Formats: sequence, C-alpha cells, structure tokens
Amino acid sequence: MEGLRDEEKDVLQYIERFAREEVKPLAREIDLKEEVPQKLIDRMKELGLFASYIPKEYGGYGMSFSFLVRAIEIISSACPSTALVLDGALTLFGEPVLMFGSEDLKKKYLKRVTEGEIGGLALTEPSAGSDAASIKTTAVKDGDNYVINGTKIFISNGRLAKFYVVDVMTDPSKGYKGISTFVVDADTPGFSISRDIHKMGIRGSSTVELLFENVKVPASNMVGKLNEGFKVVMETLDAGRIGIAAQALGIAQAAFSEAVEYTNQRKQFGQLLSSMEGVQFMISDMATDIEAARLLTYNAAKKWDMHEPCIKESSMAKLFASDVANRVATESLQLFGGYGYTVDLDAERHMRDAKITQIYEGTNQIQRVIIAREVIRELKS
Ligand code: COS
Repeated sequence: MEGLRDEEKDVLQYIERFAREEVKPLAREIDLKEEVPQKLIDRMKELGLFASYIPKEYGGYGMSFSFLVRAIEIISSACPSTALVLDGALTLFGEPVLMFGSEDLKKKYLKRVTEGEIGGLALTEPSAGSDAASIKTTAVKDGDNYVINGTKIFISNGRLAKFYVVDVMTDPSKGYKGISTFVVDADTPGFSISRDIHKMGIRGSSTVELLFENVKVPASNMVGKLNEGFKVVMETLDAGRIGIAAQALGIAQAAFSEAVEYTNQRKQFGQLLSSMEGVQFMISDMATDIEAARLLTYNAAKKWDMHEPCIKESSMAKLFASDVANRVATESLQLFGGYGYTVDLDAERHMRDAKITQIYEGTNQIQRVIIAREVIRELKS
C-alpha cells in the first residue's frame, strides 16, 4: 500500500472487513433483485466513505484519490454494483463540482455528498454515445435561469441520485465549443426518470433514462464557464476511468481468488488441479495480468493526486484493467468447469459484471483512440 497515508491504510482495513463480511454475502441477492440495499448504502455513509475524498474545507476527510481507488477496488471485489454507488457519487458528480464548480456550488453540494446524498453524471444520449460532443439536449437562457430540454440514457446511480451533473448544448452551432454543464436537482419540476434499463451485469446498479421537459435551473448552477462544459466532462471522465479500472481490478481479483482456491481443492486424475502444469500456466498468466492492471491503475491514481496530466494513463488503466477483468473472469469460470457455468457459484456473475467495464465511461475502442492521440502528441512535442 505504497503511497498511502497511515490513516488511509487503517481505513482500508475496515473497508476490507466491510466488503468481506457485509457486502459479499449479499452480492448474489443484489444481482437477482437488481438493487443495492439501502442498509449497505447507509453502512458506506457510516464508514465515512462518501466523505472520504471530499476536501476538509467542504466537510470531508480529504483523503487521496489513490485511497478512493483502492476502496472502489476492494468493494468491487465483493460487489461492483455497490462500489459503483460510491464511485459514481465521487468521481462522476463530486469531482467535476470540485474541479470546476463555483465556491457556492461546492459549499452547497459537496457537503451533501459527504452526508451520503448520491449524485450522478448525465452525459450520454440515445444518439450521442462515443461521440460525446454530438449531444442534443439544450439549455436556453431565460433571465437568471436556463431551461433544459432533452433525453439522457444509461445514467448510473439513476434512481438513487438526488442531483446530477448534466451536459447540455448552450450554443448548438458551435459543436463541442457550445456545450455547458449544470448541476440539476432530481426534484426540479420537469425532470423525470422515463424508464429503468435492465442489464446483463452490474444488475444491482440503477441505470435509467432521464427526461428533461422545460427543467429550469439557476444560471448559478453552471459548473465551469459558459460553452466550456465539454472540458468539464472530459476531465471528469479522466478521473472516472481510473475508478472503472479499479472496479475491473476488483472483479478480476475476486474471480481469480475464487478459482485458485478451487484448484487447490478439486482433484481429477488423482491430483489437484493446481498441480497440473496447464492449470498453473493459466494461474500465472492471470496473476501477471492482474498485477500489471493494478500497477497501471495505481499509477494513474497517483498522477491524478499529484495533478499531473494523466489522460493517457487513465485510458491505459481503464483499457487494460477492463480487458484483464474479462479475460480473467472467463478463464476463472473455465477452471470451475461445468460448476462455473451454474448460478450456484459467482464465476458467471463475475463474467457478466466484467463486461460493462470495457464499455462504459468510453468503450475500449475510444480508449485506444485517446491513447494513440496522446502518444502521437507526446512524440511531436
Ligand atoms: N481530457 C481532457 N480534455 C480532453 C479529453 C480528455 N480525456 N479528450 C478531449 N479533450 C479536449 C481536447 O483537448 C479538446 O480541447 P481543445 O478545444 O482545448 O483543443 C476538446 O476536448 C475536444 O477534443 P476532441 O477534438 O478530441 O473531441 P472529439 O469530439 O474528437 O472526441 C473523444 C473526443 C472521442 C475522446 C470524446 O468524445 C470521448 O471521450 N468519447 C467517449 C465518451 C464517453 O466516455 N462516454 C461514456 C460516458 S459514461 S459516464
């Protein structure tokens, strides 16, 4: 746990116990019921997790991003849907407000985040996924307010969120240079959840479609400057992608640990699976992949903490860790043989949960575009 403060290391021990004793036993039920129970969210509040990353001047504990990333990894190893509640609240809502919000916005909303009120990010639209700059939701100035109309889709923390950071077009003629970002309260008239979206994995995480019908928000709720909202959301995703890398890492670690334990118990042809060379090769490759993903993820988090440029590192961590999670989840299931394919074990859930990490917060194809652009830019400079 290099690079963490002593108090952060101590808290991580509590989080490990919380994940092992309280979250993991509920993971199957969370998957089946498609809901993270309120009691787990309350426990995360009690443990101070929502306050952890918020600076002390806004009522938080001022812990590092590196700490948060490890907390997300640990909780994801028990249940990635539960981890996503925390991850979304802090990296997708807290971080943009922290980075770009006015002092008033920070005082108003970050305090509420520390108290466990959950936030989300509303960027994606039915026709604007990878091409994030092609959003159609508009915000038109009306006195001291802006009036928002449009639809957002695949919004994580959907039913839990009390407020969202929302990307809108304030000048549609200017492309990404006409995008602005606002905080919108979920109880604002005209704001509604138009449907729940049911998924293959991370099924406990609430994912929704949002409808904005003449939603009036004060101009003072703008996060950052007028028409500079694309930067807000891109930098938010730089942090968010490290969070997803941590989530992928947690899923990979859980799948791997369970499979290795099994190979130490299961005998075929008169010997333990773990003593067979073919199985050992699988174990070695997975262990090496996980270690490499962990190093990339922690390195990106460290750079984020040091306010160093980390667009490339964030995308590399997300790309690699999510691919590792998928490889490891598939190979781990294979080690369980037929048992792995049943719902009696968690192996199949890990495989389903892993898949989204290659898709959300930018598909891995988009991560490759970002990495290539950064590498070429670095070579030119
Ligand atoms: N971090 C910071 N700034 C970034 C950035 C990043 N990761 N990516 C782009 N930018 C900046 C660029 O530097 C540029 O700024 P300037 O105007 O100062 O030059 C501006 O944003 C526009 O960038 P670009 O021309 O590269 O925009 P494109 O429309 O070509 O698209 C990609 C850029 C593909 C990277 C962007 O649309 C993207 O990330 N798509 C994926 C969206 C996504 O992750 N959605 C999932 C949401 S789930 S919450």
